[in-house]
Amino acid sequence: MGVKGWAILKFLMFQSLFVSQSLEDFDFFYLVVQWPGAYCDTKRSCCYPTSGKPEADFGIHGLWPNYKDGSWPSNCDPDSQFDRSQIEDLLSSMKKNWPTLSCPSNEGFNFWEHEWEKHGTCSESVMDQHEYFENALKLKDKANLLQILTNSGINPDDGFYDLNKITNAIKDGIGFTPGLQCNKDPERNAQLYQIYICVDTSGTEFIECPVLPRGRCPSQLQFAKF
Ligand code: U2P
Repeated sequence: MGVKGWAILKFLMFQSLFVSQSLEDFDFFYLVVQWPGAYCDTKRSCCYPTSGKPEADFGIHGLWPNYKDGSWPSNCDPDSQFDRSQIEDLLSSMKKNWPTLSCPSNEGFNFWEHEWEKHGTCSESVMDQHEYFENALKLKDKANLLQILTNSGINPDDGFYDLNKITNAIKDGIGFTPGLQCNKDPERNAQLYQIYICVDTSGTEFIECPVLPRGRCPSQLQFAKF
């Protein structure tokens, strides 16, 4: 190979190094879903969206880029503002599957804007705004968590369930161990609040979690009614 050939090869090697570094500036995603019953029965205020009381189902909290050491990037691109016109075709699914519960009652755009600006902007190297929301919706659908739990006799009926039983039901259902997060109801009972499922950097496939979130769940926890 001549001098020119080497120069081209070096350039290409340098370029591929640069491209592979800038492609994925995080290690995996958490898909985080929340149980509305556990959001709403805590002392935090809860307001149903303007479209009405959400279904008794897990709702998406967010799709969060994360690092293997448990830390995460946030608010990565102030120039990339949330643009509702980009998700018009997803709106009915967003309202159903990603309902806001914060007060005052609203349509949900504030919640989605917050999630995009805090988390979505950190995965822009992999997906654009439409893909970010679409991927989260598809993942929630694919996980089908409430069905998995009810099929195992774990129902949102204010009953107490074994932490391992919940974890194993989900592990059997999706093939990977989830992270569970609890909060406390007004009687100070620990209850299932959020489920974390790990997703590869393409935002489409479930994976084993590189690190599980600290979930504060005891061995017996309540699954609140909603
Ligand atoms: O746990 C409190 C809030 O911190 C943000 N969080 C937590 C864990 C994690 O892995 N990544 C992350 O971003 C969440 O912030 P939010 O998106 O709600 O603003 C979480 O609610």
